[in-house]
Amino acid sequence: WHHNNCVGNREAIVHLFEWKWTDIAKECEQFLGPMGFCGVQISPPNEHAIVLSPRRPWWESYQPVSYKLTSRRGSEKEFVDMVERCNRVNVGIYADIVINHMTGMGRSGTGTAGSPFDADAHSFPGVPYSFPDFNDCSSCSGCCCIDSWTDFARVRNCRLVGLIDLNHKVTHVQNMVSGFMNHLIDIGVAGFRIDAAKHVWPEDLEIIFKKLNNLNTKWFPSGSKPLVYMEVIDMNQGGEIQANSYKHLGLVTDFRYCVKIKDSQRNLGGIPYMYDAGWGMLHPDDAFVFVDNHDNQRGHGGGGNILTYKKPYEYKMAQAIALGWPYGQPRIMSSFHFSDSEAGPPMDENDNTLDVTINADGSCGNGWVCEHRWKPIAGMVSFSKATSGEQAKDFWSEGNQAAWRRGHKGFVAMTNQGGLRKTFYTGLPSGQYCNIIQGCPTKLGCEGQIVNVDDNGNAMIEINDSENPILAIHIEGKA
Ligand code: LAG
Ligand code: CA
Repeated sequence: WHHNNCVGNREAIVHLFEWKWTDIAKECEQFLGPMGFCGVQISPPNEHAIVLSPRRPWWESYQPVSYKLTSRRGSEKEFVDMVERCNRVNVGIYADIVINHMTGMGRSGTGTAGSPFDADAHSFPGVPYSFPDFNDCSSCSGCCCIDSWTDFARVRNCRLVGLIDLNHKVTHVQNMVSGFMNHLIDIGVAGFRIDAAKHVWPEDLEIIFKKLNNLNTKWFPSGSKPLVYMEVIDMNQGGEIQANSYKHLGLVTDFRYCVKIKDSQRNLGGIPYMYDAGWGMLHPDDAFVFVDNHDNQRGHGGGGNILTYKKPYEYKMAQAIALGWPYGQPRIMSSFHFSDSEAGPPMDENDNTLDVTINADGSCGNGWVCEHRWKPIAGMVSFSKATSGEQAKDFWSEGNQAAWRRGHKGFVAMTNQGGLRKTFYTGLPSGQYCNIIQGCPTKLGCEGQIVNVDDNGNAMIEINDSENPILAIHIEGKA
């Protein structure tokens, strides 16, 4: 459950937060496949509550009503078409699945696939789930909500922000959840993000994972297991549940990395020292890492002092470090613009999510940010593919500038203090390379700066773009 199932040397997974399946299918074909992305994390694919107050917030998708594949983002037919078209261009689909709980208490009505539900009655006939499938929260206080973060039983058995909590010790629940996951596997997904994994007992997750099918052999080598990466927000010391207690089951999100990557961007000399085991970080081989995610970019789960698209200079540099310095399994956030932290995706007057439109310059319209299409970020995705598996060598830093190479496959330099002009050993074979931060190789040479590597592997490295003070070249990006 640790293997990322990327095709070839692809590495980067992009979270196309709240995108519709029809838009994701197109993006795989037009951009993600050709640029060397490994996969897409999709927003939850199953039926969820429709929240009208506030008006259709993004978080309604985290209140499941059933495991039918009709959500705000599309129908099952559209889902199947997306998985097929993405796999065909070597881009895997990683489904965000919400299995810890169903809707918030007090909610009832009809979900996005038309199933009735009534949370207070513990009634979800679309699955079906009923009273015995939920945790008896008599040991939890008041609303049965989680009221202690150091009592592990309460973190796992009480209600996370009032969401009624499934009991994964019940065989029926294990079967419904694994059945849902197997349905997605059989359609052709490559793996899963397990939402709120911290709130499920690891031994119960293990029972569920052991019931999973191998991946669909139409797309994956026979015997392949789905990747699972579990969301465990572990930021505090002091007796709380540790990310490390889930690593035997798959990759685990490392929220401390968000803090470290921000520090590294501010102080480039610190890049090699990002991994801090003593602080409770996961070993890089177990870590699922990101500069920001859909929660912490807006001050929800584990939120706070982190970099987002709202600080483009810092963000692009942090993303270049994340993709250029080998560390964990990287995920890139792709957002919609927001000022209200509850607001849902761009939508029309009937609450339908707007299409992602693509402008002539390759950026996105209709309120979509598309960080993954920003040239420096997309360029570094191609870098991560070209240099996959190569260790970082010859790390150099002086003041607030840094450079390193990735074996004989790639070289990166960046500066936080004006320009940089210096000769480096790049490790690359002699030739002309494009600074992929400024764009791709073209028929005429490069979209941006050209770097000449001599017979000894040395090159004069010059950075004078104050908006994107980064230079990256790699073996697959020759002029
Ligand atoms: C997650 N990871 O563990 C998600 O990444 C995170 O986005 C989810 O919370 C959370 N777990 C539960 O799946 C989000 C919002 C919450 C929202 C919740 C359910 O961050 O704010 O809670 O989804 O929709 C909302 C209201 C709460 C209310 C609750 C229950 O904001 O005020 O108590 O619903 O009705
Ligand atoms: Ca739970």
